Amino acid sequence: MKKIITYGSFDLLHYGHINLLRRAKEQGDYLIVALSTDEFNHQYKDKKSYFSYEKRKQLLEAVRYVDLVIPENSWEQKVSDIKEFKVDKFVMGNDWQGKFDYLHEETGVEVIYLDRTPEISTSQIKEDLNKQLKQ
Ligand code: C2G
Repeated sequence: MKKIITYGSFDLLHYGHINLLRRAKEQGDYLIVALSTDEFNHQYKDKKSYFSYEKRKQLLEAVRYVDLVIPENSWEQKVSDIKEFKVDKFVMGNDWQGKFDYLHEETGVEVIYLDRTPEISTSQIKEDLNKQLKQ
């Protein structure tokens, strides 16, 4: 069984995230999503999610491509996650191009960057909604 892992906040889940999850799952048979906790978002990504971790987890678990959701509490956990779950492929959107190549050296995992879906992002959604509210 080919196991894939990917990481993210997945706040205000949108079709860009779904495109990523679908293509990540196409890389194998079992997709693990390491979901940024609220604390991790706040402390290390300077992000405040609209939805709490529990709500974002609930949404992801309803996505047909996702097999398991685990918490992402730190930048450093990727190596131990990959070893613990015997992951074959590490997949991220290409806004992270090159940032995680070290994982191949450290664990042998295949590192794959997939094109982001253009024109949609969580911050874009928030911006558009703010504009609409001001009209
Ligand atoms: N994504 C995408 N297309 C978009 C928006 C996002 O392909 N239009 C991808 C991102 O490239 C990422 C995943 O969807 O692979 C999740 O996006 P975010 O929640 O924004 O992830 P991020 O905050 O970058 O967290 O340790 C890694 C971090 O947790 C990644």
